[in-house]
Amino acid sequence: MTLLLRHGASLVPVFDPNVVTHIIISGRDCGSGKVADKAGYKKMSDVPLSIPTLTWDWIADGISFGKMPEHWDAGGKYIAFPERSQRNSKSDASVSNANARSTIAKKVQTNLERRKYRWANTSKATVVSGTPPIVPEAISGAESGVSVQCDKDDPLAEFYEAAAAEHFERVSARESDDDDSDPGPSKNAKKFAAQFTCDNPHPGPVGGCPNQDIVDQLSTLLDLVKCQPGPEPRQRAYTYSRAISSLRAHPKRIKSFEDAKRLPGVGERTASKIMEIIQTGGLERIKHENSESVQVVKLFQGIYGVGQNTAQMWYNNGCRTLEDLKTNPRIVLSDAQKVGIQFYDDINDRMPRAEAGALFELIKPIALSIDPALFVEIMGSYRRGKADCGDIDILISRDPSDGRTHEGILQELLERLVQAGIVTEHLALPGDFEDLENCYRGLCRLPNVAGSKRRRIDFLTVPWKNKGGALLYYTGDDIFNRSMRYKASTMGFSLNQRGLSAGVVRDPSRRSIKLNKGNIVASETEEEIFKMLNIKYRPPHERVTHFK
Ligand code: DCP
Ligand code: MG
Repeated sequence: MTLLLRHGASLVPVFDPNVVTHIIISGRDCGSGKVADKAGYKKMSDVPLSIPTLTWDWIADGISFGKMPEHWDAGGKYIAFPERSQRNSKSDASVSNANARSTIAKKVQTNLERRKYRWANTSKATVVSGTPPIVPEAISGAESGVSVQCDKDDPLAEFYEAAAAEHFERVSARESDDDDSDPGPSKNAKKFAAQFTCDNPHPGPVGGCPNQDIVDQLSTLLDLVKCQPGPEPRQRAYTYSRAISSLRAHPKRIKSFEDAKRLPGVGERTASKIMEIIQTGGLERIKHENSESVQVVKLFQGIYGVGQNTAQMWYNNGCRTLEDLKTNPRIVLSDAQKVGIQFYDDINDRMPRAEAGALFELIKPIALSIDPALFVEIMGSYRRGKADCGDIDILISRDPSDGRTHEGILQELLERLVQAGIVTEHLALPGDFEDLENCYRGLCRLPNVAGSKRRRIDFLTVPWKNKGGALLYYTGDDIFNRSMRYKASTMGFSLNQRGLSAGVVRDPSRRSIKLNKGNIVASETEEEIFKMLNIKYRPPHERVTHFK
C-alpha cells in the first residue's frame, strides 16, 4: 500500500464498483470467495466484469517499467482468477446476440479504453480500499513529487463531509427561497445570511423539527440498512440520508405525497414511505429490513471499536451473541473490545446531563490541582446544553506565555483519576504522553455511588494555539460543524479541529487531497474563527441542529 501510495495512488475505504477500476490481489492465500466477500458480493461472478482481477505482478512490472502494462490479459500473465480472464477476453466478441450482455461488453470496452487513456497519461496507480482487494485507479492532476496528505482513518472523510455539507446547505438555501414571509429590501441580504446553517441563531426549524416522527422512522431504517454489506444498501443509505437532511431542514409539516416529493433528494419511493409514516405512524419496511443478520451486526457494532466489517465478519464466522464472541475460538478480541463487551449496556446507554456535570466537577479540580493554570473545558453535547449525553468530552490545554505547557499532564491526571476510582478502564491510550496534542479514550464512573454506570470519557489535549479550533469542533454539533466548514471553503479557507487555514491548495479533481497545507489564520479562540468567517458568535446552545 505504501508503495502504491508513493506512486500516486490514493485510498477509498469502501469498494464501490463505480469508482474501482482494477482489483489487485497481493496475498497468496486470497481465494476468489474471499475477494468477493471483501467487495461485498456473494461470489466472484457477481463482481462486474469491467473490473479486472490482477496479480501484484501487474503493479510490480508497472513500477519497474515506469508505466502500467496495458495488455494485462496478454498470456494470462497478470490474471488472478483464470475464469474471469476468459469471460473478459470474450466480452467484446461473443456477446453479439444478447442485448444485456452486449451492453456489458460495451461498458467493459469503454472502461478499458478510458483506463488505458488514463494510465497512458498518468502512469500512476491509485489504490482504492484497504486490505485485499487493493484496487488501483488513475489519478488525474496530481503531479509526482507533490506531497499528498490523507486523513489517517478515512482518506475521503473531508470529501464526504464537504458533499454532505453542500447538500445540507443547498437544502437550507432552498427553504429560504421558498419562504416569502419576509418581503422588502432586506430580503436578499437575509436570504444570503440564512444560506449557511451556521449563520442562523436557530440552525434548525424554530421550535424543533415539525417532521421529527418521520425523521425518526427513516433514521431507524437508515441504521438497519447501514448494517448490510454491499453497494446496494450503501446506495439506499445515501438516499435515506438525503431525505433525512431535507426533512430536518424543512420548516413545515409534510402533509401530502406532493409535499414530500418536492423535498430535495426525495423520490417517489421515499415519498411513499413518508406518507406511510404519516398515515400509520410506522413503516413496514423497518420490519422487513430488521433481519437476523442485521440485528446481530447492529448488536456487534455497539461494541466499542467495532465497525461494520468486523461485525459482519464475526457474523459470517457463526457468532450470534456477545457470549459467542467470547467463546468462539476463531474470534480474537482486542482488549478494548473485551471491555466494550463487558460494559456493553452501560456504554450504549446515554447518561443524564446531571451525571456528566457531576463527573466533570470531580475531574476539573483534580486537573487544576496538578497545575492551576490549565484550561479544562467540557465539550460535546454537554456544552451545547443537551439533556442527556452519550459520553464526556474534555479538552485540556495551557497558555505557554509563562514558559510552561501541559506536557505530561494527561498521564499524571489519568493516574490520579484511576486512584480516585473515577477512570476505571482504558480503551485507547495516546502513543506518546509527552505530545502536546493527544487523545485518550476510556471509561469512568461516579465513585462512591452504588450502582453507578460506566460512562465513556474522552480527553483531548491540544497546543494553546489550537484551543479554539478544537473547542469549536468537539462542541459540535456535527451538522453545525459541517456548515461552518462549508462556509469556510466557499470563502477560500479550510476549517478543521486545529483551526482555520488560508492558502490551502487542494487537488482540483480530488478535493480530499491537500497539495499545500496552508497557514492557520485563526485558531486560539472560537470567537476569532467566527469573526474570520463573518459569522456572529454563536454560544454553544445556538449550535444545535438535532432536536432530539
Ligand atoms: N464531531 C463531528 N463529526 C463527527 C464526529 C464528531 O463534527 N463525525 C464533533 C461534533 C460532536 C463532537 O465532535 O458534537 C463530539 O462528538 P460526540 O460523538 O461525543 O458527539 P456529541 O458530544 O455531540 O454527542 P453525544 O452526546 O452522543 O456524545
Ligand atoms: Mg459527546
